Amino acid sequence: MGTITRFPFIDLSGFAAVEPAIPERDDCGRRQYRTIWISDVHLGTRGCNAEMLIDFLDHVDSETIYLVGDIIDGWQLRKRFYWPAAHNDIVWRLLKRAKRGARVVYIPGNHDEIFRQFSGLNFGGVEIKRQAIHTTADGRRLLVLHGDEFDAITLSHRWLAHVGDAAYTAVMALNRWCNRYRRWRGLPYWSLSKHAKQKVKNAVEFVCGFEEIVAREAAARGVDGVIAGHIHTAGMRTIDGIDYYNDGDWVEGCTALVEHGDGRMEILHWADEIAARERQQDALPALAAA
Ligand SMILES: [Mn+2]
Repeated sequence: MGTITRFPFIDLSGFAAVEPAIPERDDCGRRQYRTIWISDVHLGTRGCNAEMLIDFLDHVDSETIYLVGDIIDGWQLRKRFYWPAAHNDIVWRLLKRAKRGARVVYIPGNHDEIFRQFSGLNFGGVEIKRQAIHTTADGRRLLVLHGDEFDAITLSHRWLAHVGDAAYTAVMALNRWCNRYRRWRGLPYWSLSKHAKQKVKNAVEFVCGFEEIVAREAAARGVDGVIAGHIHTAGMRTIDGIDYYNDGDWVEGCTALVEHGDGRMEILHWADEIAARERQQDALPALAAA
């Protein structure tokens, strides 16, 4: 395994010598998880909720952390360079974690696809992989991928959905002609459109769903479940016997997926966690005064 110590604008060998702009907090007793998954951070854009992610990283710890793609937004950076200190602080914290012995696996997404060429390499203690298989504490094998690999399918199916719509309109017309004929022959009304509508609607809904497509891929690969990012929608559900998880994002939802020591999975909504903590802190002086 090769080791890279410098990537375009981040000097990985020198990072340890510098201190983050926002000092690291470890006085709060970090919550321990077996595994943490985060994705779609979009560092290098104004949309990234960097302070919230810093707060998250300072309050949790894990044996393994997966960075499930779109961590750095290379597309936006190429257009306009935007890299505030807080964004550097996140890279610093992730590298620090690796240095302290946590396993850090980075699966680049489409916005940071530039890193995909380094798949199989390790830089600064961070393993770069195209996809990974994670085994949970309760023995389930989960495929970890960003999810943009299904864009071609979901996009063509969006087109297919339009075809489905056109087909439905055609079926409606056919239904009218069909029943005109049946009436002429003295036959009772039979709704072709009702049957077709149900079939087409189900089919279109099935193929259009990112979650279903990802779950189907997992089933084809013979694993028990799949963990993805990309669609900025956190979620966990079972689809045809496959455990589907999405860790969400740090642009809109500010969510992470975590695995507890026993293999139980949970989605953390960090904005809610901060709000709850602040409510608690507000209540403390009142308690002391009482
Ligand atoms: Mn993406």
